[in-house]
Amino acid sequence: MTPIPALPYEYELPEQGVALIVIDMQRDFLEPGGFGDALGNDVGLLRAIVPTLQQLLAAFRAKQLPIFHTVEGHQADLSDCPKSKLLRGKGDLKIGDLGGMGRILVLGEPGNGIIPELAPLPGEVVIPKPGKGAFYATNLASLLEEKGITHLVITGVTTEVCVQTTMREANDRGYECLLVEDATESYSPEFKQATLEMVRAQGGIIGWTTKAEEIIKALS
Ligand code: TIU
Repeated sequence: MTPIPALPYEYELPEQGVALIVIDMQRDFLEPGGFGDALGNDVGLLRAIVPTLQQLLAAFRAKQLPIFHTVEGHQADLSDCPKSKLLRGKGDLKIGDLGGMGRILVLGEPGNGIIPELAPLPGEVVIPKPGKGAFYATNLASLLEEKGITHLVITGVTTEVCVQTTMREANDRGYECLLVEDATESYSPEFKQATLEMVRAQGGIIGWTTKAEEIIKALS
C-alpha cells in the first residue's frame, strides 16, 4: 500500500487490485450535436480534463493495471431505455432521434464513440451502460470480482451525474473509491464542487478525492 495525499485523509493505494474507471468520455457528452448538447449544455467545458485523463491512462497502462471505460447508451430498439428517461427533458431531440452524430445516445452510433484522444487500447474493457451508474444492468461487478479488484480510481463525466452515481454504487458494494478531482468534469462547476465535497464529507462517507498527480506519483 502507498498512502497518498487525499481528502478527507490519506488514501491507501494498493499495488494490485486497483482499477481505473473512465466514465462516459464519449462524443455524446463532449461534442456538439450529441446528448449533452441536446440537453442544453455547453459541451466544450468537459474537454478540460482530457490531458489529465491521458496522463492517468498512461500511468495505469505503464503498470499494466486494469482500465475500464464506460459509455452510456441504449440498444437500437430502445428496449433498455425506461419510458421515464425517454420522455425526460425539454429539448427538441430525444434519445433515439437522429442528431448531429447519428441517433442520440444509441450504442454503436458515431456519437456513442469514446473521443479519439482517450481511445481504449486492445484489452481494455468498454462497458455499455443504460443507466447513470456503471453497475446498473452491466457486468462490471462480475468483471471486477474476476480480477480481484478492491480499489477504484474514478474519473470521467459528468461529476454529479454518472460519476457520482457510479461512485455511490461502488461504495455500497464495498469498493474503496478515489475520485480524481482534475479528471472529472461537469457542465456546472458548482455541482462538481458540491459533489467533491459531499462524497468526502463525514469522514469519507462515499470515499476520497485527490489530484491526478498524486496517483501518478505513487504509481511511478
Ligand atoms: N446530463 C449529464 O450531466 N450526464 C449524463 O446524462 N450522463 C453522464 O453523466 N454520463
